[in-house]
Amino acid sequence: MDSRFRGNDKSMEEKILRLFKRDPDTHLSGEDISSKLDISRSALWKHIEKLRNLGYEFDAVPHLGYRLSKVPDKLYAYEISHGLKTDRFGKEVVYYDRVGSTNNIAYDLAQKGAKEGTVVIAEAQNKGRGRLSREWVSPKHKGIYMSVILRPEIAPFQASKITLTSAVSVATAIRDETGIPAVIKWPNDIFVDAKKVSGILTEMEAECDSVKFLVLGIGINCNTKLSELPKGAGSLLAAGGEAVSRVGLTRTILEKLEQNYKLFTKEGFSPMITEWRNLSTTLGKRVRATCMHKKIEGEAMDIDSDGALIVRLDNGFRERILAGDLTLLR
Ligand code: BT5
Repeated sequence: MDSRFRGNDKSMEEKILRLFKRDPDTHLSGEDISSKLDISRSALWKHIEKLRNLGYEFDAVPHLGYRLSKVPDKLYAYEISHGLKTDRFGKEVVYYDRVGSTNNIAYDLAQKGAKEGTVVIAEAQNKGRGRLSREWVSPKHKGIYMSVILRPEIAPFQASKITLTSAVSVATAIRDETGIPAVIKWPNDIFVDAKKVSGILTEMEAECDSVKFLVLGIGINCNTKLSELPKGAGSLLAAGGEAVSRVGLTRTILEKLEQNYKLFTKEGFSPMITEWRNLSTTLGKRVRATCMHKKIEGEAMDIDSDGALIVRLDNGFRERILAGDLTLLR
């Protein structure tokens, strides 16, 4: 873990960055910064050196001072948390250069009592996971691999509603941040141009009738080349033709997610169903669904108040699927 950057504005590096970001076009003199932060000039240089090692660049103009000229393309906790328009989500961010799976780390933190809204984020994963232990390919510095800890007061069977709420949040955030028309394939995939650019993995610890916590794992292919991804996968770079700000998108996702989660907690699932329908690429299509060992084929009609997909079979009967894999046929 990069403990220098917890995202809570506590370290001296974070205080220095805050000063530079407050006046992005102004040069600040070493003297000014030292006196504002009440540290010596030599201590200040040590912190600036630390920031340079993290990839921040400063240009220096004699008699004028220093200006922050480049922020690195890293998902540092400070970059995500600072000025984020949320109450809780992303206020505590734990950043890693490389992990096995962010979901595993978030799960451990949640078991130790981490607060709702805590985020674990990494530049790369060695053992990124999809559902049913499938692999999630996570190339370094290209995507967003993050897990958010939630503590909803719901029964375990309602967890799929949170997955759908998250899919709405991710698709909307991609649209707002990049203009790319992302759509949702039931239950947990975000597609662009018929290719999967994002997947969501919801895991939880629960008792019979209540969820203790839930870990929402979100993987997004942002600036990933198609050659680095499995067949059928897409990326925002490939779809939009230009690099995406991973920090910007992460922040927008956390803001949308908190808004929608609050709405869900207050008003229930129905406002989300409407949004989900508007963003769906599934409804009205012929689909093949695999649920456990059962396979069915038919037309995807709707989702119900539990987030289950309603499929009309060729014999006219309707089947309700709460979880499973879906292939869009036409
Ligand atoms: C998912 O599973 O789509 C959920 C993916 C969740 C990943 C996040 S990253 C942060 C957090 N930490 C983790 O360890 N996981 C979460 P599923 O619906 O089972 O889809 C998995 C399938 O998608 C694989 O079997 C591949 O076919 C395909 N796939 C693998 N990597 C991909 C990628 N980067 N982009 C698109 N498709 C991929």
